[in-house]
Amino acid sequence: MSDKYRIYGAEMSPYSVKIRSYFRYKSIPHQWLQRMQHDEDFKKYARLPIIPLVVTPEDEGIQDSTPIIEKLEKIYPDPSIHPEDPTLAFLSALIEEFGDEWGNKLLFHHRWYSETDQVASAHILARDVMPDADADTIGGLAEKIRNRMSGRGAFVGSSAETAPLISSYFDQLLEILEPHLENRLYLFGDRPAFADFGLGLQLYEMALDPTTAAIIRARTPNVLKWVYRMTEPRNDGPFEDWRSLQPTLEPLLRCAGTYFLPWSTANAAALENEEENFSVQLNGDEYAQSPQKYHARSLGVLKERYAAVADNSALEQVLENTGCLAYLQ
Ligand SMILES: N[C@@H](CCC(=O)N[C@@H](CS)C(=O)NCC(=O)O)C(=O)O
Repeated sequence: MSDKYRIYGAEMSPYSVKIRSYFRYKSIPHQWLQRMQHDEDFKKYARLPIIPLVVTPEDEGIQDSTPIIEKLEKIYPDPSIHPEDPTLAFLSALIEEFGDEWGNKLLFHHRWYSETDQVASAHILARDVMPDADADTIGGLAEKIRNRMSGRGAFVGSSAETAPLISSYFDQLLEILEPHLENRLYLFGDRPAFADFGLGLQLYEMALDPTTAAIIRARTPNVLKWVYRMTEPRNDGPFEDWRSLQPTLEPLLRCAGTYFLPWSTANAAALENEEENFSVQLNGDEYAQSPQKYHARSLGVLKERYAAVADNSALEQVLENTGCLAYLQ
């Protein structure tokens, strides 16, 4: 037993750095441990072979970044990451889910698609696992990582056919976020919300990978500042209200209603029907991939979250206006 939480993770894992940012925001005493360098401990506590793994001071292992945050939020409620207004609290949870699932597709595709990104990412990952190894050892490990990961793009729908579409989703997301972050520090005001942890840290990873970093750094300085801010987030002011957020936040919700929610809904239906592949029209373009298991579960959780607050006409109106409502009922 230790008096600190332990986070087993990796610098290149968006969900791991998301959790680390949350611990930093709440000033929760913790220790950051590179998962591969603590394999025995990791296996002792992890139920699933995924990171991050958090081990509590009571020696309990917990996984999956969204429930980890929800559990800790009950123990460390101040400052809350949920706006008091239930409409904003749900929208923040929706964007958190959008970040975790859709943001990750944008990250994973670009990280492992082009040769430059594959080679750079594999070397950085190898160096994270073996910081003191010589260049030959790193080169050998990087080659293995590259072979393994470059074959895995299909898991998130990355293919020659979807590549231009996924890149256009990335470009559109940046164009939406840049003006929203012009005059505020975080997505819902001057303190971080659940949404910032889900989306901000996926984009932080993209701000480190060659192709996406070049685009973010060249085109969207407000996004770049925000993602770095999200590595050490602070409570620098209140959450805003919907009126002040609406002009530039609505496009982000519309993006979720145009791409992420129809895709996630089609994915869940394909899993239910045991289809090997599915295709869905996203804003007039056909997008095809094989279904992803995990997403159906998290879409279900989001719908349950909506069902619990569905008697809220202000929220219903926002979701209707942004094309999200039909996918949540
Ligand atoms: N939904 C999970 C996703 C975690 C996840 O996919 N982690 C990746 C790394 S970013 C992982 O561990 N993949 C398996 C592997 O690397 O072997 C969460 O939010 O924590």
